[in-house]
Amino acid sequence: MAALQPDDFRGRLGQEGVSPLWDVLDALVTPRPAPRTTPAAWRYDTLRPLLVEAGDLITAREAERRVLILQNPAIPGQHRTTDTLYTGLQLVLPGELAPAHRHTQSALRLVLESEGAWTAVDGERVEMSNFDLVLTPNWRWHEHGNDGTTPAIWLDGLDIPIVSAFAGGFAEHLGNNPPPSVVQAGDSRARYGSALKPVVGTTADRAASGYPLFHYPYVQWRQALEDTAAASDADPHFGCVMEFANPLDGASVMGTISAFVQLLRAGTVTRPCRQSASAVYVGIEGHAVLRVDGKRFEIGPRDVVAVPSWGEVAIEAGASDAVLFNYSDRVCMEKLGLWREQRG
Ligand code: 1HN
Repeated sequence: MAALQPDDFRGRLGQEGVSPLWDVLDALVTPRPAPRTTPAAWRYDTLRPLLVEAGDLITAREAERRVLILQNPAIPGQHRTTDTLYTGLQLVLPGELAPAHRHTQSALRLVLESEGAWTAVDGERVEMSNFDLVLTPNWRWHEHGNDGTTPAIWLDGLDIPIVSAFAGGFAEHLGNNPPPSVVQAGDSRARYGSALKPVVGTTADRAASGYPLFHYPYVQWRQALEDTAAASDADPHFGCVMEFANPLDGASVMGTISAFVQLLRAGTVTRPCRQSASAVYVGIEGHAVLRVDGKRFEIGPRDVVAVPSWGEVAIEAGASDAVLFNYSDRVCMEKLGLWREQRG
């Protein structure tokens, strides 16, 4: 009888649709996160002209969404910015409409340039001004338009890779059906945007979802950040950091995505910190250097930096105060028992 050849054994296993765990156990169960993505950065000054060029090639209606995807260089063609987060830059030209649809992916928009663009969520319009945060939570109808005279550009942050991991994607397009109910602009903010919530009757009934507030204007969050920073000592790892909260329960802005703003006084150097949540940082104000696992990225207004899970982050603010936005999968990891932090 011929001696058993290990290769022969593996071959026979493969034919039966099985494989030996002992070959791959170390790769499957790692002592710490092993992201497939790498720290990476995108400059707004480089991307903006390409996006404007795309404006000559295709209309918002033809494209449905005219977006350039920020693809992590470690996994080209994978349409993701970190292992779990998608980022894109979207252009809507004056007079254009990006038609209504809805899907199970949750999205946030950080407005980068807009004078007169708007998003409607379930038929309620909000004006988009620079550095506003606008949400389109899971399964809410949303469309975008631009009634101004200049191009509107914003950053889209979505949980697409998370939804893909669950194969949980569903989507619908309005097509020729009537538009979703039309709600007066400002309605959600009146009901939920002032730390009040409606108690009874039709005011209370119009909590359209568990995420009733979908517009966090720059003028409001920037003032809150400034006042809080003035009233507190800077944290050695984060300076002053605040989370955008759902007014119903104080939890994250959406079920899969957490969003934060951070103020670092001029010249601040933070202590290094690792978090298991992956994150996408966007510059709002001032200039800073983000060191991620020893790689150095300069970040100014509208620039983007991807931080994979467990990347060691230290931030150096420049000669003026630096304000940074970031969104992450932190809330999702917390729910799944995957959240860890290591402060250096
Ligand atoms: C989406 O619905 C928008 O509504 C933008 O603006 C980007 C990327 C993938 C899937 C859906 C939008 C998107 C998207």
